[in-house]
Amino acid sequence: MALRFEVLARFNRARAARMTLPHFLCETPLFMPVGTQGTIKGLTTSQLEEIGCQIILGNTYHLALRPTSELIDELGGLHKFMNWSRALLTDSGGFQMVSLLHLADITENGVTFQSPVDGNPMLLTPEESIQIQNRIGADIIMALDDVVKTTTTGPRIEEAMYRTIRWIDRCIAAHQRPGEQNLFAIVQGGLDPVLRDICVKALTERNLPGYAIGGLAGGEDKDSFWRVVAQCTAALPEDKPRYVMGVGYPLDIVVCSALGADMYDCVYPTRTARFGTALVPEGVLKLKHKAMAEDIRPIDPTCACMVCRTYSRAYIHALVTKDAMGSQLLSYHNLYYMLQLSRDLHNSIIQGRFPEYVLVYSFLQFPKGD
Ligand code: PRF
Ligand code: ZN
Repeated sequence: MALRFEVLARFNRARAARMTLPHFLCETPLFMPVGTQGTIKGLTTSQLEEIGCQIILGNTYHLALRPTSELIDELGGLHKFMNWSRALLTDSGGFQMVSLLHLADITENGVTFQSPVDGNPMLLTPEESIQIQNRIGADIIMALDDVVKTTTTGPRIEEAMYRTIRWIDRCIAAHQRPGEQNLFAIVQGGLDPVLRDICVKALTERNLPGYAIGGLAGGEDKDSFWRVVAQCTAALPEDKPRYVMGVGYPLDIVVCSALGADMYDCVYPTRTARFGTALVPEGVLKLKHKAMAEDIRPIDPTCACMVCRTYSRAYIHALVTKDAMGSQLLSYHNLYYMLQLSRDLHNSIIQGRFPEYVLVYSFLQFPKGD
């Protein structure tokens, strides 16, 4: 195993841990910015270090198409290629195909899809996904899973869950670098507690270095979402990291951490930045709004990031639809916000004041108690 996970402190189910990966010593709870083509849109790797990013997420699907995993391997791996010395995680590719290309088709052998490069049919098997991820060289690699939308009902949910279990054994058998890269399994099973339970048990038996909770954040209601997270975190091993995939909004991260989850990733902070929205303790601030045109305050007066120390709302308002710098500055602030939220969660658990932190956090977001 190329991972050490030490829980430093708990508050009920919430935990603060130290996770040692080959390229970085991480502190959890942690948020991973999503970089698709080997970059976080609009930020340099030195800026990502400056804001305290610990792990960047890369997508196997995008990297395999361009620049290709063979080239990345030849050039010495993704760390070297993108000049990032801290940790990396790659997602297996199946979810991206299914969510991006509606043409993807899942069979027992793997995910078939039409190449967006030349339109030719392509097949991603569990073995190939692992081989590609072994070439890319991330600290954490994800198993190929069969993902269905949580809003799907009927036998397809059960089929996907059992297929995910069959595929984990093919992923484990294909993994060539277990001493340097950590393979995480992904719990599926939709919103059905019986299926989730079967899946958690089967995957836990494989004794992997970490576990993810998949298939969520796909349009289900919050209540169902929290129920599944609570059930899975309660059943997963105490001494292994738990990663809720594709989550989420700042409040989701606070709630999932209270439920015992440790890792998160989401495109939301950078995507919403490109639409002119900043994350602030009170919720969101729309920089395109005309009320910003003459507002000389920083985005968030309580934020210590470079953007808030340097620029006014009025300046960013003027840039936001006119120049790429507008969304770059907003992405910087939004990622800083998410990383600071992770640090605040970690520190409040360590210092035994997690409930107070959550209370203040939710009061700022819901001042009227709604
Ligand atoms: N599986 C994989 N990647 C993911 C998810 C999943 O279930 C989600 C949750 N919908 C986000 N990213 N492999
Ligand atoms: Zn800021």
